[in-house]
Amino acid sequence: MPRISSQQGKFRWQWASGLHGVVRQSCVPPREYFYLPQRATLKRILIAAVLLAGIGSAAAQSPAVETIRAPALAYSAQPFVRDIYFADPSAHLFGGRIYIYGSHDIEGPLADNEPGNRFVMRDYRFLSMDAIGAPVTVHPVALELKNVAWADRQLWAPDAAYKNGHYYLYFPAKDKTGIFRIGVAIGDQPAGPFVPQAEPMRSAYSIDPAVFTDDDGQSYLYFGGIIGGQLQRWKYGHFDPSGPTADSANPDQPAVMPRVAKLGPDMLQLAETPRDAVLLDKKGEPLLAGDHERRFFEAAKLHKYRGVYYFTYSTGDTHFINYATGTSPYGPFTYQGHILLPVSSWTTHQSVLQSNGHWYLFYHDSQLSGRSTLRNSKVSELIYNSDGSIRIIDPFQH
Ligand code: FUB
Repeated sequence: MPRISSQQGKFRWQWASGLHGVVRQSCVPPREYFYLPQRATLKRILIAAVLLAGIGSAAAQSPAVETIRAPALAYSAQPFVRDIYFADPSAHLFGGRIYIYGSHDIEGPLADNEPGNRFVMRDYRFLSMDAIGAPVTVHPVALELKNVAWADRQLWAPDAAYKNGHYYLYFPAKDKTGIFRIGVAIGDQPAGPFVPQAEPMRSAYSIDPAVFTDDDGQSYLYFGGIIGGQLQRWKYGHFDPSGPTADSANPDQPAVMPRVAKLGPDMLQLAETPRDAVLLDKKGEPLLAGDHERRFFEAAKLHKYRGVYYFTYSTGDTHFINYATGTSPYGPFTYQGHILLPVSSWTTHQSVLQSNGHWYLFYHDSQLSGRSTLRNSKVSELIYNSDGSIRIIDPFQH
């Protein structure tokens, strides 16, 4: 029997004879939005394969179908609600109540004909609660795809902001030509209903819009997601239909970076041309496209802790939530580490909120459905160390 250890997205196996090897989790699911078995399951699969073959072979472990096996370990947190599927949680405090904006997952096709096509959401419904642990309200439909004149399909991860007596909902959707755009809808109540603008925002694009409002009242929009989110096709500020479908052909080049721009005073358009929110390593060099455990994939979010800007994001195909810190909302942000280890879902997506003196990480997995396109959201406490670093959250109890 080999001894198997796992750490930071890698499995190391070693026979008593000394024969050993390392398998990266990122070797296992080669396609976007295929399910990656959670680590304990992967470990069991690896043990079985090594026992059969006598040597390790990462290729043999790749799951052929999108099925989530029963986890060997208990979940660290439980879903907020069980009567709808709700993903990509972005939590805000409005009027002293916690509102969670997210994607309303529904059944879609089982196979992708292009990356991410199985995520077919058609409306938004949001959650709210007085405090963490209090009863959760599932609000009625806040916005429907059929009422967004410019949008054709796929209402993906949204976010919201409050200004001048109105609530603003920012959401991505594919337009009639199949290009992801970002729209804005306005409401008088935090959970909607929201009335969409007739056109998408002029110079925001791709997916996963997220708003951060700084202490001086200035709001910033962060956005972008590679592969299915198409960000790699916006290299020169316009959509390149013949651009790459993968993030970069050259793993030694700087990775595609998320975008940031100030929002205008009406909150409906950007006040400036979006710029890269650059992610650097600790030597001050941009993270590289081939650095899949650290580079940006999607779910750009910003929050502030003790005067420092914390940029959090998903690494997509390696399934981490990471964070990087900086001294400006524009960045650059220096990579610091993981916040959340891989969950039982291909996608992983987060937000950070302070409530009643505690900090929390909101995230999703596929605990209830066993399908990567039918996700549920949950929360775990987020702990800062005295030096401002964040303790890694494990979605499973060990
Ligand atoms: O929910 C659809 C997409 O999956 C989101 O926009 C991404 O962040 C990922 O969670």
